[in-house]
Amino acid sequence: RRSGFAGRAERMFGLMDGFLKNDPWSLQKDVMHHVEYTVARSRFSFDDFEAYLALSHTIRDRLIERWHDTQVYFKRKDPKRLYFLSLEFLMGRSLSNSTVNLGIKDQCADALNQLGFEFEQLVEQEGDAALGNGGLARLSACQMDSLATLDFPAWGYGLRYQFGLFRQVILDGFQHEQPDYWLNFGNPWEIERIHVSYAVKFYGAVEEELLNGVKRKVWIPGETVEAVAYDNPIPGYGTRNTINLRLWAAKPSGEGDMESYNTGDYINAVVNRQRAETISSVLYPDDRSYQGKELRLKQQYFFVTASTQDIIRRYKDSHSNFDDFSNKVALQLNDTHPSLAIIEVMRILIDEENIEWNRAWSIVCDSFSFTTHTVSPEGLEKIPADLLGSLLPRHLEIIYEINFLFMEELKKKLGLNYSQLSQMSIVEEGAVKNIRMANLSIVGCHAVNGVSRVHLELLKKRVFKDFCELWPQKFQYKTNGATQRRWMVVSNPNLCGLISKWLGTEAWIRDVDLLIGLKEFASNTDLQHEWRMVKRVNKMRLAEYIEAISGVKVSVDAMFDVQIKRIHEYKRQLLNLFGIIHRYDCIKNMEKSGKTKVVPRVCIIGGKAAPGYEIAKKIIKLCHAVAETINNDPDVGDLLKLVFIPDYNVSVAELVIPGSDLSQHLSTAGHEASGTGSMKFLMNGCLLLATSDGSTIEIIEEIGNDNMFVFGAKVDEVPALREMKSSLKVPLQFARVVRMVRDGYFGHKDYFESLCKTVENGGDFYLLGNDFMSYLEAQAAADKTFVDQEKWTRMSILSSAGSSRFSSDRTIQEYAEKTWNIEPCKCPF
Ligand code: NBY
Repeated sequence: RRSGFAGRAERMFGLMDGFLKNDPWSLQKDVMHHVEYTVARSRFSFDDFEAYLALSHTIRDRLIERWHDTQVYFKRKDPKRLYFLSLEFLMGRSLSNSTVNLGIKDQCADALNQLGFEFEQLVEQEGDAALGNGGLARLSACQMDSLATLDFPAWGYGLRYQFGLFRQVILDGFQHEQPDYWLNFGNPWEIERIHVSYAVKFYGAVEEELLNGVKRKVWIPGETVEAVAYDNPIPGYGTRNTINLRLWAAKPSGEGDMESYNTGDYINAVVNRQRAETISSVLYPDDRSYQGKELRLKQQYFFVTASTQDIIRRYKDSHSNFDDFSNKVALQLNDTHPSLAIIEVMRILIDEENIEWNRAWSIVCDSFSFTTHTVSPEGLEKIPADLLGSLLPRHLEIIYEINFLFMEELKKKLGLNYSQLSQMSIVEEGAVKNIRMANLSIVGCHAVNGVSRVHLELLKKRVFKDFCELWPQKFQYKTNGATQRRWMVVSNPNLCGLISKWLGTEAWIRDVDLLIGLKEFASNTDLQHEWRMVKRVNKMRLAEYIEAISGVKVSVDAMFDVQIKRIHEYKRQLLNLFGIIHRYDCIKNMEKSGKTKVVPRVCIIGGKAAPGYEIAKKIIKLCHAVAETINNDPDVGDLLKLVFIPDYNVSVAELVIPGSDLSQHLSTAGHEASGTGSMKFLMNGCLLLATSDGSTIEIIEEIGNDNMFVFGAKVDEVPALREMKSSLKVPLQFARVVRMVRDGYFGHKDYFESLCKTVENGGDFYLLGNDFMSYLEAQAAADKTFVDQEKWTRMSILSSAGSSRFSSDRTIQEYAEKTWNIEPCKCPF
C-alpha cells in the first residue's frame, strides 16, 4: 500500500503544486468555508475570534499541503536528517508569522478587509505558545525558522505541555503566578496524530534472560503510559519547504495493569490511569536552577524515549541495519535536558537491536552533538542516582557501564590523578550520589558547542577545563542568532518596508548579509527622516499599550529605554532601578533651569521571576514601588516615567522592541552565556547600553564601540574584583540610592531589607557598586547623543546595518557545516 501510494504521489507531483490558491478571493472563500464548517458559526454572524480561527484554519490547510510535499520529498531523497531535541520552544503566535513566511500576508489582509475585519485585529486574538522559559527556548524557535528557510531536512521534537510558562499577574506590585490555559480555546496550528504513539515505560526491574545461549538484559517495567504526537508545521520563508515540530503529549496506555478492574474498583482504576496525563501537564518555570524532582525526570525520559523511538522507526523504514545510522541521523541536544537520549539510544541498540556495546557506543557518539547554554558550574544539571535508578533501572546500569569504561580510558591517558578523575566522572560521589548530565553529554557527543565566543573561553578556562584539555577538538562555539523574519518582518513591517525601499530589494529577508547595504545611507537625511517617522509610529503604538495596561501616559518625545528579559540577579535589573532612583534624585534636587536640560525618559522594565526566586520577586516589587513614587511626583512630570510591563512574553516583545530607542543588557561580565534579546533590538535600530559580556562582545566588534554605550568591568576583571570587593569603597552615589531604598523612601522598608543586603557590606556578588559610576556615565552619554537626533539616527541605522551576523540563519549554517554535516534538501514543487 505504501509503495503504491508513493508511486501515485510521484506522478501527481508533476501535475500540480498544490490545490489551494492564494489570491484574496480564494482565501476569502476558504475563510468562509471554515467559518461555517470548522468553527460552525453562521456565515452571517461571527466575531473577531471566530474570524481568527477560520483564517488560521485556512492557513493551516496551506501549511499541511506544503508539509506533505516536503516530507514526501525528504523521504524520497533520504538525506541526512537533523533532529533537534529540546524540552522548550517559545514559539509565540503563529498567524502573522505563517502568513509572512507563506508570502500571503497582504492577500489575507485584503480578503479579511472585504469581510469587514482588520487583519491586525485578528492577530491579537491569538495567545502565545509559551512552551519555554527564556533565551534557550526562544533560540530553539528562531533556529526552527532558519532550518525551514534554509531548506534543511530537519525536525524538532519537544513536549506539548498542557500549561506553558505561568501567566504573570501583578497585584499591588507583587508577582502572582496563574496557570497558562493556552489550549482551552483549541489550537488550530497543531495536527493531532492519534496513530503516532509510543509506549513509555517506567520503574520495575532488570532481569537477565538467556536467548539462544546469549545472556541479555530485560527491563520489566512497572508502569506504562503512551506518548501521542502533535505535529506543528514550521514554514520556511521564500521556499515551499515546511518542516515539522513534533510535540508529545502523555495519555494513559491502552495496555498494562488493569487488575483493579477485576477487583471491582473500576472507577478508581480509570481515575488512576488518567494520572498518566500529568507527565506532560506543566512546564517547569525555573530558567536556571535544576530541580531534583521525579516528575521532571519523568518528563525528560518520556520526551526522550518517544522521540528516539520515532527517529529509529523512521530510520528503519528505509534501512535494514544500523551501519548508516550516523550518516543519516544527527541528534542535537539543546542543553542537557534531553541528554538521557544518549542512554536511551544505547539501550535500544543493545537490548532491542542486539548490537554489541562498542559498536553501539560509536554509533551514538557519532550521531549526537550537544549545546550548553550556561556559564556557571552550579547551573549544571544533576540527577540523584537513587531517583534515576528507581525510575529507570536499566538506564542507570548503562550509565555506570559507560562511566566505568570512560574512567578506564582516562586512567590510561592521564594516570591515576584521582582529583581529575573525580571531576570528570559522570557519577558524582558524596552524601547523595548524582549523575552529572553535562559530563554524560560531553562523553557521549562528538561535538560540544558554546553559544558565544567568550562562552567557549569560559568553558575552556573554568566549567569544562579538564574535558577541553582532553578533547580540544570537541569544543566549539556557534554564536547565537535571532530570525529576522519574526523579529523584523513580522514585528516591524514599516521598518522592513523602508529597508527594502532603500536597498532596492527584499532579498535581505533570506540573505541577511545584504543589510550591510544600509551603511552607505546612514548619513542620508531623507533616510534618517523616514527612519525616525517609522520609529515614532512604533513608539505611539507602544505608548498606547502602556497607557492601556498601566494608566500611565507617556510622551513619545521621550527616550524609550527598555530592559525586558527574565528577572535575575546576574542580569542586574536592580542596577537599572538604582540608576533610575539616582536620576530621580538628581531631578528632585535640581534648580528649575537645570530641568530644561534633562532628556526625558520613559523607563520600561518587563520580565518574569521564577516562582521560588525570592530576590527576583522583590526586584519586581521594588520596580513598582519606585514607579509609584516617580510617576506621581509633580516635580518630575514628563522628565521621567517608569513602567513595569506585566506578563512579558514573545508577543509583548514584538510590540516593545520596535518601539524602543535604547535597550539595556546589564549582566555582570562572565554571567550571560550569550544573550539574544540584544540582537533583536539591534536589528530594529535600537541602541544598546550594555556590558561587555556574552554575544555583546561580538556585537561591539561588529558595529564598533562608538556605536553603542558600553560600560562596566570586563570578563577578565571580574574574578579579581570579587576578591577585592570587601576592601573597595563603594561610590557615594551608590550608597545614597541603596540607603533610600533601605530607609523606606519607597515604602516597604522591611520587605526590601534582604534585597539591599545583596549589595551591601562586601556582599554584592554581582558587582553593582563597582559598575555603578561607569553605568551612570554610559547613561549620560546616551542622553547626550539622544539630543543630537541626527547622530542618534545614524547610529540606529548602523545598528540595523551591522546586525546580519546575529541572524539565526548564520548560526544554523555554521551548525549545518561544522557540527551536523547536513545539506539543504529543497522541495522543488
Ligand atoms: O540561553 C540562556 C542563557 O542564559 C542566555 O545567555 C543564552 O543566550 C540563551 C540561549 O543560548 N539560558 C536559558 O534560557 N536557560 C533556560 O531557560 C533554562 C531552562 C530550564 C532549565 C535550565 C535553564 N532547567 O534546568 O530546567
